[in-house]
Amino acid sequence: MAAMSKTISLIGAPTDVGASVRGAGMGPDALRVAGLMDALRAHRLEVVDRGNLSGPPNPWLPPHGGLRHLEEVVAWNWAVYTAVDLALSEGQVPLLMGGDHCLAIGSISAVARHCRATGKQLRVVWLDAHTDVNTETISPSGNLHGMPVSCLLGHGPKKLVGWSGEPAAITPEQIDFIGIRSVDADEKQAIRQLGLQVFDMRHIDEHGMRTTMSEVLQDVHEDTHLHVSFDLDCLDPADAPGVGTGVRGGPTYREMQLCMEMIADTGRMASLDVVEINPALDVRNRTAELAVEFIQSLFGASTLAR
Ligand code: HAR
Ligand code: MN
Ligand code: MN
Ligand code: MN
Repeated sequence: MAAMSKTISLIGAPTDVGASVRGAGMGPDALRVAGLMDALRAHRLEVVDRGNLSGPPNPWLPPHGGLRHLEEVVAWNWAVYTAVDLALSEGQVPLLMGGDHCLAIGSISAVARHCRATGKQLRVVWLDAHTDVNTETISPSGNLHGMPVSCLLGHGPKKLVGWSGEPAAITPEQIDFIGIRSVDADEKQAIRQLGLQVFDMRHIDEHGMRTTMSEVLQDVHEDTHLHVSFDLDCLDPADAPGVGTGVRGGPTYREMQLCMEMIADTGRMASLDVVEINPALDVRNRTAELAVEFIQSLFGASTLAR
C-alpha cells in the first residue's frame, strides 16, 4: 500500500468514569501491548505516541441528577478535546485510545470545530452495539458513556454541550450508526424524534454489510472529513470478550473487516476513536489484538490494491 502522508497521533485517555463496569481505563496500554504502533508502522504509516492524558480518578459514586461522575467526565473530555484539537492543528490524524465512550464528546467536538474552520464536511460513523443517545432524563443507568451522541447533538448537560463553538457539534444527518442491537425504550423514541439513521443488526442481516456500507458512505466526497467512533462492543462478545457491556449477535469477523475496508477505500478517514476495551474482562488481550487488526484495516492495510 502507498504510504499515507499524514502522521497518526496516538492519544491515550485511561479512564472509565463514564461506565458502570470498571476496567476500560486500562484500554490504552492494552492497545500498546497488542502492538498497535508497530502494526501501523509495518504498513509504512507514520505514527507518534503522545502518551496518556491525565485526569481525575474514578470516584465510583451513584448518579446525581441522572448523571454519574459529571465533573470527572467533563475533566477527561476537556483533556481529550485539547489533545485532539492540537493533533488536528498540526495536520495529524488523531487516534484516541479510550477509555470509555463518553470520551467521544471531547474528541468529536474538537473534530467538528476543526471542520468548521477548514471548510470540511464532517461525517461520523458510529460502530457500536448501542446508539448512546440517552440523556440524563431518560438514561436507565446515568452512565455518560450511554449519552455522548446526545451531547454532540446539543442535548445533554450544559457542561458537556457546545464545545465545538456551536450549540450542536453535529446534526442528525451527519452521523450513521452500524451494528446496533441494544437500545433502551426511551432511547428508541429519541432516535425517532431526532431522525437518526440507524443501521441495526437487522438491517445488516437483511441487506448485508456491503449494501449497508455503500449506503452509509455514498455521500462521502473529497471535502469530507470522516470520523470513525469504534466501540469494541460493536463486535460479537464471542470474538471480543473484553468489553463491559457486551451484547451477543454482533457482525462476524469478515463482516467487520469489510466494513473497515470500505471505510478505508474512501480515503477520507481523518480521525478515530477506539473505545470500551476492558482488559479486566479480556482473555489474554484478545480484544485489544482484534482491535489492532481492525484499526490496520481502517488505515487501508488489508486492501491489496494499495
Ligand atoms: N444504553 C445503556 C445505558 O445508557 C448502555 C449503553 C452504554 N454502553 C456502552 N456504550 N458501552 O456504547 O446505560
Ligand atoms: Mn458506545
Ligand atoms: Mn457500546
Ligand atoms: Mn446518512
